[in-house]
Amino acid sequence: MSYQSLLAAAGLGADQLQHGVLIARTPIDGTELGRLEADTPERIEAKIAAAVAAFRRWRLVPAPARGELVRSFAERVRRNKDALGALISLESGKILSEGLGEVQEVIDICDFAVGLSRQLYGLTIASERPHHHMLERWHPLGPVAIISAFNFPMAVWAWNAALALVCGDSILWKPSDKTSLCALALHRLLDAAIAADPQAPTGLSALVLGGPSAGEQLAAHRAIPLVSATGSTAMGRAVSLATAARFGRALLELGGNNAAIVTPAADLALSARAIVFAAAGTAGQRCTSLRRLLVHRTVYEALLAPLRRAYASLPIGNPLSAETLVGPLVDGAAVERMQGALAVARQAGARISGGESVRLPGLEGGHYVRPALVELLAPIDISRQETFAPILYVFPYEQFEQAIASQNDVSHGLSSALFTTNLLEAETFLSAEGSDCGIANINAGPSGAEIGGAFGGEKETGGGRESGSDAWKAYMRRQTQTINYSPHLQLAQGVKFDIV
Ligand code: UN1
Repeated sequence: MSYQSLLAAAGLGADQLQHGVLIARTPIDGTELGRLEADTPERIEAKIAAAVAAFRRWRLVPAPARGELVRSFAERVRRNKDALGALISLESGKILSEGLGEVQEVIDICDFAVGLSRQLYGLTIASERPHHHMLERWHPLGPVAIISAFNFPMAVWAWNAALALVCGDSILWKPSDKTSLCALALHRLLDAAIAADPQAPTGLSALVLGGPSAGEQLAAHRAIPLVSATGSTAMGRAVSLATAARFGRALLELGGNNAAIVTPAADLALSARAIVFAAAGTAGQRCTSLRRLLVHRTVYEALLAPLRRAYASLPIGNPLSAETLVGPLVDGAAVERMQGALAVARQAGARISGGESVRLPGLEGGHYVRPALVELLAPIDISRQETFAPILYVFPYEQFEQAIASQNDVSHGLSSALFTTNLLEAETFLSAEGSDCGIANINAGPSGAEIGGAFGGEKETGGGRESGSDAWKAYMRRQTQTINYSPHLQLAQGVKFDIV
């Protein structure tokens, strides 16, 4: 299928993609896919004003009725799953199976949110005063800005959007300028669902296209009580400072430098499969990608031999072809950063397998690399940094405690994994003295989380939690209520204040 027909299948006709400063390209071969207008500051201001007005009405719609809107949106996504999955592959470069998996993640979080729309539970609290009762209730918060990254151009927005909508908030979406088309195609389905829902006000959801200044405008705006941002630590720091300066909230899901530990009690065949997917899958461009591997000295060669073989034979190519497992990096700058990191590691004496740029006939304008295994004796500065590329640093270890300490010895704290069949090791890893990350897995790689759990991490990962569990609470405001059903005024803590 031609690129034009893939775009058309996702609802993006060529005639709508002809003007503007935002140039959409496919990393498959660098072909220009279209041009889009960036929103001016005035236009963004108008969208925020519309979101404020829409919020005032939407907060009064009963939550289960708000869930109906999310259900209707998800039905449209289901009907368009194949086209949306292919669009993700085309614009972000991830392989088709992962593109389809990402659309499934959109559907899954919508299902979750629909169920949630009949919950949003508060508390009743025992009051110390006679004839009083206390409650804790959750109310809609306001317009929520969602800033999303190129590597999950649909799912991460959906984690936020589906929850925010059932929570009674309006939403504004600033996608990465590398994946504007994915945002446009998905948002149109929400627009259609809103138009078909008599209770949903116009302006309930807006797409804000542009570069970093558009995100800055949203982050600084007093009408937006919550800014949920996914991307680099540098971007998250800027959002955090801008929201803090006005006492707004930031929900941050930033980088990761995720590790896995393989102990002598591990199933090595299972470990190897999980490691290759986590490190080389999505061409190493997930925030949950595996970047560091700590292997017990006694099983080091037994694990590394099959890993080196697997790395050497990974099918690299067009992400739309069924046989490809590793697609391109997002752009040339990503390749340069990868080569820079490998050069530093080489200088430090690393043994490197793979890592070279790959030229593919007919796809010369693409940015293909062979995933790299970088074997070192101990961590170095560059292995403590997140390079958003398929580089897996591998270290031998002697003591389990030392491996956990080494895993935790980075500035990020997103995801982690332990491969073992030893219960004592597994429980230690999951305990307070184990992994310091937001996500900790046993016999499963660090990437590919399901939507049911809270997603996010500690330290420079930003501390936010999105997606499942009780992450919805971030999108609402909590109110503690006290009701006196007696004719007497009674003060808490026994305080007396009698007036004559
Ligand atoms: C991201 O890389 O920004 O756990 C999100 C995962 C996916 C989400 C990743 N469900 O790998």
